[in-house]
Amino acid sequence: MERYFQPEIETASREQIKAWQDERLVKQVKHVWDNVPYYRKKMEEKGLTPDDIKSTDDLHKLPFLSKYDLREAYPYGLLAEPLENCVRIHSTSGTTGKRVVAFYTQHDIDLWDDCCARAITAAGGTKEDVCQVSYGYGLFTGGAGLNGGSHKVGCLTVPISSGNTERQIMFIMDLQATILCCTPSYAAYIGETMKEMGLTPDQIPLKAGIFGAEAWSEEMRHDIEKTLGIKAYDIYGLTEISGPGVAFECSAQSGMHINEDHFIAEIIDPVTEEVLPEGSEGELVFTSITKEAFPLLRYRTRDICVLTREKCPCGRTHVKMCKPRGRSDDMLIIRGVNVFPSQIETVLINQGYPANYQIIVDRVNHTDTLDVQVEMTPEMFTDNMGEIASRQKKLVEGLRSMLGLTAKVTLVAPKTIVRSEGKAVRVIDKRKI
Ligand code: DLL
Repeated sequence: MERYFQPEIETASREQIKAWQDERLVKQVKHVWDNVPYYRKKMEEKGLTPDDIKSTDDLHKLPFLSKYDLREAYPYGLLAEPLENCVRIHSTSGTTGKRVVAFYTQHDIDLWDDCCARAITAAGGTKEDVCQVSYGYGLFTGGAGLNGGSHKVGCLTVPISSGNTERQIMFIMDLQATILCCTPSYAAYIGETMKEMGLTPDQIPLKAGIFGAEAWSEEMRHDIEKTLGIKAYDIYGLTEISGPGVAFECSAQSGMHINEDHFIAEIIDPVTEEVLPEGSEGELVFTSITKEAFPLLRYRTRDICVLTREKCPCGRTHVKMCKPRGRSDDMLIIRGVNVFPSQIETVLINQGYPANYQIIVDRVNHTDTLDVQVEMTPEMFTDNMGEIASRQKKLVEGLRSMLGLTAKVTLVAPKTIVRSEGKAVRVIDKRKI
């Protein structure tokens, strides 16, 4: 039997959902107009006032927001509540040290926790469960979001954060954890390690996993399900719109229901910005209609996907999104961490290397690897292995502090990296997802 966390909302009629969206959008536009001069200016530039937005049918009139706006308005420019009403921030890693900072009131956190609780319940979670949250805690939204949802459901929450795989496994076994929340690549790594330890799926107490924050394939889902003996559910979200739980998978495991009582989703053509009809592939755009502190209207996610309103056997009525099929920009997601090639370039250049480098991303045993090949200048070139090793070490450290990730760095001789006559190919992404 399908379980819901908020059945009256999750299975509401389409008319009811539209009525909530209409009412909340009108209220939200007014809230933003009154409190966010940055957005008010954008509306004025389009000749709009709140009176022009009477329902979701008028949504298309509103201007878009993009990551560019978030950077320009950093840190407080899009805040819609006095700071004293805010209780927390979260943040994503940014390209040039400027991060996206999202703000939350207590009410915002409460609603976000509800969204994550819906996801955990859809994965079969109840208060009887032990939920191990192995997403990173801190500025990243993964840990805090699933932690809040797990509390709401009433699970015994294990806030272990990511890393220290042996300890992860010890807690899963000793506390008899039944639900695991982490990135799919980390789940695969945990599974791999358990297998090497001789644990068979029937010895592992887990029954479900809630995996997201990065792209993962159906093949990867099957592998993880087989190794851990669980059902693996996808979960989607982004810091700007709250964090995990913007959309989540149900027992049908065929796309993620978007929490439409909180977020209005649109699909647009990323080039013309035209709104596309249901079923078309395009860029996903969200409007948050219940957020108080950081309400983004028509935010361009750069994630490419398809929406469908086909009836779902789980009984939920909210629109479903497919797994994002890629991004409309150059951002890489490596082990759940956002990485821009320009960040890597900055580290290299700061340490005196020319901009001749190649980034090779692969997935080995379901874990992302990041190899950076860096050309030395003729002046640096040497056959002194000790000197090369120490240079490589310094680059690894620089990259770790910029990205929060460990990369493998290889210094190569001058002129080894192929020059391009057109756009340089900096990134070779060998992952098949
Ligand atoms: O990744 C929030 C999150 C945490 C989602 C935990 C799910 C679980 P950001 O770090 O801001 O937030 O990155 C957001 O990650 O625009 C997508 O490109 C990508 N992404 C998130 N979930 C998925 C998913 C969190 N299930 C960016 N499948 C988004 C594919 C995903 N990509």
